[in-house]
Amino acid sequence: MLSSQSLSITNESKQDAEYNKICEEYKNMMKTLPKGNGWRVQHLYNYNGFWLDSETLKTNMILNTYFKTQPTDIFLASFMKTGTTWLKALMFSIINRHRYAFSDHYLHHHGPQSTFPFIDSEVYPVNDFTHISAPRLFATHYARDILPLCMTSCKFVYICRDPKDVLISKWIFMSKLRSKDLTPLLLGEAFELFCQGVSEYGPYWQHVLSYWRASLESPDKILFMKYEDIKEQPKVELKKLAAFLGNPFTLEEVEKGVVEEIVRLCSFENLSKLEVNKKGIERFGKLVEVEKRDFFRKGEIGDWRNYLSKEMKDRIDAIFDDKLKGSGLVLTSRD
Ligand code: PAP
Repeated sequence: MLSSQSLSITNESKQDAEYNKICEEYKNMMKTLPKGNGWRVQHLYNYNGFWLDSETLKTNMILNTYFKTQPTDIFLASFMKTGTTWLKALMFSIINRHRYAFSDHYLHHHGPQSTFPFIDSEVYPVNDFTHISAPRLFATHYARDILPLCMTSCKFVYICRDPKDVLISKWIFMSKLRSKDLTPLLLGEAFELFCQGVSEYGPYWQHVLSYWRASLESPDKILFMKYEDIKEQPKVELKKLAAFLGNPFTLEEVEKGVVEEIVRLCSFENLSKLEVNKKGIERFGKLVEVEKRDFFRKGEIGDWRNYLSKEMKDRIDAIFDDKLKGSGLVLTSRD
């Protein structure tokens, strides 16, 4: 009979053998995948229709095998630079509104990044996250079509944004992280790559559509939000979000101004001036380090006007109108 110690050793070696198999599959697959130009690193790989760098591709395979969901888990999904930081702060503040006073809140001392885990930079052995109480919140940039299967039965909040603002925000952010061994990525090059869909986690239109279609099929499971809507009518959007998270605001809370408190606490103006968001570094996996202040740039609608020509604007709008045609979704601003 096996002792509990030898049982756990047997389990560990089984896990390691499984992990070695994933590494082998990953190495073989990388040789066959189409390659494109990366924004941060040299190459992206087209994995089931989506462009990923080698690290996030490997993590996707690891999560597929090792990540264990709970039925009450809620995921925040987003393409890069569409409002992840903002939504992290909002979701966390809504769920934990009875836990922290607004005058001395968790967010005053910790950045939105640390409110809940971003799973795309997990490495083996994957955290089991069993220490987090339900409902556990997680964030991911993976498109719906390449999510680890176990996640697709959980609830999702998805946030999207005008592609022109996403392009500019992403180009500026990635330029800061870009490997010093590479030549700088010019805006014209980033624009061409974005229009071809070659951009980490992209094509952006395919990313949005993957969640949009799923939200039409299962509106109770996926809440589809727009950055611009939250900017323009924050209280309406927050009430929707709270109800979806299973924590609707009571009439008493509304009358006491709790919704306004959360809007104010999580606003760009408030978060970007907090010391905790101005200094220090956020680590993603083993390789990526981001200055915390780089998550807060302008936080505006329409900053693309300071960067894109009329021709560039028209081309992006035409591409997205075409790709989203018939879906019922419009992402591009008209003016
Ligand atoms: P990520 O993909 O690296 O997680 P993400 O948080 O999705 O980035 O997007 C960053 C954008 O949201 C930045 O936009 P900008 O470059 O056009 O300025 C950032 O400024 C903006 N942002 C961050 N926090 C907030 C907030 N509280 N309210 C509104 N916008 C915000």
